[in-house]
Amino acid sequence: MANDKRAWWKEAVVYQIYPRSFADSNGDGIGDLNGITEHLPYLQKLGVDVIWLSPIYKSPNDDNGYDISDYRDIMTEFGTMDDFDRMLSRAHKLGLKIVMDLVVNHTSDEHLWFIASRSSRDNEYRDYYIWKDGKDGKAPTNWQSFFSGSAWEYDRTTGQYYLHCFTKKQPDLNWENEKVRNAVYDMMTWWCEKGIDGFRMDVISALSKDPAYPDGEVTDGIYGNIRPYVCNGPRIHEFLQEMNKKVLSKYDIMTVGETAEVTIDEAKKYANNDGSELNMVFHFEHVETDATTRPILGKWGYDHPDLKKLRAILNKWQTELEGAAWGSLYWDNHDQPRAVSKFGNDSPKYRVVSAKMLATLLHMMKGTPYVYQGEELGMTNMTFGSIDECDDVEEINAYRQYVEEHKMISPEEMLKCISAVGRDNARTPVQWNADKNAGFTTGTPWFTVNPNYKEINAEAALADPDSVFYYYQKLIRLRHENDIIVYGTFHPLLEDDENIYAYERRLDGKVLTVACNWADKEVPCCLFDDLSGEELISNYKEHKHGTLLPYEARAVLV
Ligand code: ISL
Ligand code: CA
Repeated sequence: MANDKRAWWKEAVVYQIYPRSFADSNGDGIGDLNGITEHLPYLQKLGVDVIWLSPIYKSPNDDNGYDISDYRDIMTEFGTMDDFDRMLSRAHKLGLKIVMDLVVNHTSDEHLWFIASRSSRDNEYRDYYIWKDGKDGKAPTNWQSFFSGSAWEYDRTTGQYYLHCFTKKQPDLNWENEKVRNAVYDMMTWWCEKGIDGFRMDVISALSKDPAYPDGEVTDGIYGNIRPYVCNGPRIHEFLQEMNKKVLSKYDIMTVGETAEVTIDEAKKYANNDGSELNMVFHFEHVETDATTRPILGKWGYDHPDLKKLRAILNKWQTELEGAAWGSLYWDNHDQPRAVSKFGNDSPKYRVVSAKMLATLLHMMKGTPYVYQGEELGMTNMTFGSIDECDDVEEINAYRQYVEEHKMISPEEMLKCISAVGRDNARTPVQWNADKNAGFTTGTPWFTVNPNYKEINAEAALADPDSVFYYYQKLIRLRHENDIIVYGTFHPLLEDDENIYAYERRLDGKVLTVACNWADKEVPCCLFDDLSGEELISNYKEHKHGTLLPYEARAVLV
């Protein structure tokens, strides 16, 4: 097993739930905890091991729960702590673990800590947040928040600015303050004592800020780049090691850090095999291959990802983490467009086959795979025709800044970008059946249901043995049955091929060969011609000698 110690979280598949859009149990149009509890058997059927819940804590919902006003209470629309306890114990009975989102880079401005902090300069909570004087009548630095606009907000009561990497209703906690750190560790311990199974840590790479607070490089003529001064800062590993000692190491839980700007060298520290920090991290390189086409607008672009770029990135992470740190595998989450639309082909002809191809490519790699709600159904992107149809604060703020204020891009172009990469694509309600509102709610859904729900929904998938759902089910089962999928080493194949993504996994003398056709046409491929092994999975029943059919994927074990 080379360098890998066995661990349950290495063998697990994680399913992410965005509760607001998952299932509504009481007809108010908003997904809730009881809706999740009702659908646990569906997840058990899919075969996943762990559920990661996007935030369910008390929140005024400026950023759909990523702005928390009370870490020890449940969001009113989602239910009560009793509902939570019931969901947790029901999940455990079904053999499903529950991982919570931990959002501790910032709180809501409605958290009691911030209300106290902003009340006066000598309040005992003042130092829980990052307050600075202005510079020449302007903000302390030129930093742009991750969600457009300045990262600083002037607060008249005390005449200083506070830092917010995200919206102005998400003030950053001051991790230099030991009291903040201990308060967070106490809160984490409280949840662990309740019996939860781990944490997904929101923008955890941003906890330690550059103490010099320098201006950032200005690339779009408006604000400076904040990222070099807040991501992977000088004390980040010290903080996480402290968190590990004081909380994480005391429980048999899994941890995954969402680490903006993480490099492979940094990932080797965050997710080191020595277990001193986290189990694994999410990097962004493979989902950002299209962002560079529009440098002026940061993430906003709509080019189809280039296979060569993507392959080089994924292969690099696979080979360089080997033996040093564990990895995570994902295409989709609540911040990303739908994988089949972005990386595959969501036309009626190729949606199913390309969704299965993407699943094969990812689930046969080394690392812990994450499935985002609806991905197992091959749910697709939306088309947004007007900014009024959008909900996401990132999209709305970017539209205001780039279209309305600075007129850098036309409304049509920006809506094209939002429809291609905006976070709202992931946040339309889960399509359960062909009934009204896709069976998500009996009331009025809080957000538009994708009009394609009559064809794409869970009920239809469960009735069709060739559905994307059953393909995911099989991939998950294969991972549980074959150590080579979990622990085998990774070796790239055909690294220069125009259309095929191929690799091998090796363990104890066995070889698993995986090849995926990234194109909507037949392409030559001889990898399987002389291979007389067992086909573990493929999205085609019949193959053609010497070729891969459009979006064909195959995994053969010898
Ligand atoms: O910078 C990124 C990638 O390089 C971003 O994707 C960044 O990591 C992301 O915006 C942070 O996301 C997380 O924190 C946000 C919240 O809105 C997102 O939903 C959450 O996943 C603020 O809490
Ligand atoms: Ca509800």
